Amino acid sequence: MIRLYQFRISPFCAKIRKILEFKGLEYEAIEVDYVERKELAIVSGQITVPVLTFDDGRALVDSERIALALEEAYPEPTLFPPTWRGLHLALARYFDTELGEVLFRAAVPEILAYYRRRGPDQVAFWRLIRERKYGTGFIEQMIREHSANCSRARELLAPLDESLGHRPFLLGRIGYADFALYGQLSYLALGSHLAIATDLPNIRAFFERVDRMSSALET
Ligand SMILES: N[C@@H](CCC(=O)N[C@@H](CS)C(=O)NCC(=O)O)C(=O)O
Repeated sequence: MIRLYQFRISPFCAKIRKILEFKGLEYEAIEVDYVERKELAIVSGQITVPVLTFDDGRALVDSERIALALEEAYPEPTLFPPTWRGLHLALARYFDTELGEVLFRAAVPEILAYYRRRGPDQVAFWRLIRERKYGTGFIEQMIREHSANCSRARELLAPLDESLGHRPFLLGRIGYADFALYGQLSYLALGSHLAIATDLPNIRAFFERVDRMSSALET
């Protein structure tokens, strides 16, 4: 049995869930409590997600390493259409870092609301971790700058929207970069819809296409 330790709203976890579904692999998703991570630390020796574990006790950390290991163990259907591997990896690394950072900033109010609903300990711990990384007052600053953050996100998404107007997936056939983009976009879908993508119809259609994909494969 494959187990995925996740925060449900993590973009890196969303990427791995979709890849597991794409490859038709059964897995158990274990939702890690944001505050209490003892089991995660025991199985993986660290406290970030995603982590994938196997029955033989192996634990994989980091979404790219997990994706590459899954590709090696279960090559079909492939994440890397022939000759396109390099571009898929390069694009996905950009999505996971620069693009992800910008989308995260735009999503801060929704993420804050999500942790508030889960309780005061969750939101306090989330705030602590984020402010340790970005500095005191970061959350309030992101709320104040929300509209500018959404504009910046739209700016980075616009060329992808243009490209996705010509083909269903970024490089023609579906591949690793599509799952990475889907994962990062999932931050923006924390409300019930892709809030900032109203004027990016192809991004929205792409997100819904990948979102529906596993059920489409079953029919
Ligand atoms: N490069 C890693 C990044 C993983 C990552 O940043 N995970 C976040 C969740 S989105 C995490 O666990 N952060 C720890 C925390 O928020 O305390 C990957 O691709 O898996």
